[in-house]
Amino acid sequence: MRKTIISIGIICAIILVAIAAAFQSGDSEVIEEKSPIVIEADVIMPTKVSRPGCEETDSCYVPSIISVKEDQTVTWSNEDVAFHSVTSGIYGEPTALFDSGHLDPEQKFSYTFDEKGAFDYFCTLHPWMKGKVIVE
Ligand SMILES: [Cu+2]
Repeated sequence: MRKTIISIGIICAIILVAIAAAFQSGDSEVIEEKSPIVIEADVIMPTKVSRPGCEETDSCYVPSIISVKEDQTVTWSNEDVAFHSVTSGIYGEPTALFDSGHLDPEQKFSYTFDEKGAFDYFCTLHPWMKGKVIVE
């Protein structure tokens, strides 16, 4: 009789340990949270490009040259603390293709390229800031 009670006790203990293990493994599962929608920028205007110097390392727009496919949208993000623009053409000779106007810090600008070619762009406020989009 005593042996039977001890046996039942051991079996119960094993079951409890198994249940505890099952609960623990459940707790350790990674709960997937829905992340907010983030528009990723293709080209970044980094900090300090409002002063000359970035043109020496081709880093006024990063990357300064980007290749995309026809009908692809390019998004620029102003990550500087100063205003900048993304204006098609070259300084002093803008073209009518696109112009972001003055972009506030943290502001983004997007343009969809629907024809093939190489498109220069620049910043109307900082003549040394130059970039190019190649549409293939
Ligand atoms: Cu600028």
